Amino acid sequence: MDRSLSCSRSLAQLRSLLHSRPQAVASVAGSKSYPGISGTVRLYQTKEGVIVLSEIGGLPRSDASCEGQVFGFHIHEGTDCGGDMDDPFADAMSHYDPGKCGHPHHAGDLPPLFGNGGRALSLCLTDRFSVDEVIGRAVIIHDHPDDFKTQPSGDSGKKIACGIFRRITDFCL
Ligand SMILES: [Cu+2]
Ligand SMILES: [Zn+2]
Repeated sequence: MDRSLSCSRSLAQLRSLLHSRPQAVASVAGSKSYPGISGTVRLYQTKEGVIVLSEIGGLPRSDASCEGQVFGFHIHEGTDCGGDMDDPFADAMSHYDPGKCGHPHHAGDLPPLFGNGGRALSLCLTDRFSVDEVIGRAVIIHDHPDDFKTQPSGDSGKKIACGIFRRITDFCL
């Protein structure tokens, strides 16, 4: 098949998918120390996997050159954004990992978010879980980059924002 033809077709499919309704959305909010963080993470189920579209604002920013902010980003196994003084989102627990894999092969491991003056936009495809599996689970943003090596969670530091995936139904429209 002509490669350029197949690429343009998949781009058209992606465009129409992003105009359609996602199957689930998490509204993300920052902890008490990061009250300005807010945004959404949308999940679209496709035959090839789940498309994860994240739009987050109010992230910590650095104006120094060569210090652009990078934030670890994962789906965790917990179903609540509660916590305590030490860890405001402790109830989100560890990375979602039904296959008992190591980091960064946990099902819930995602590419980190790149901050741009406090705003991040990310689109990725992952076949490590279905939308149904993560309904009700937490998505977490961390204050450090993920090193994709350190166990069990990539040394990505504190949890600074959290959201819970909710199913989008016709009722919500
Ligand atoms: Cu995490
Ligand atoms: Zn992980």
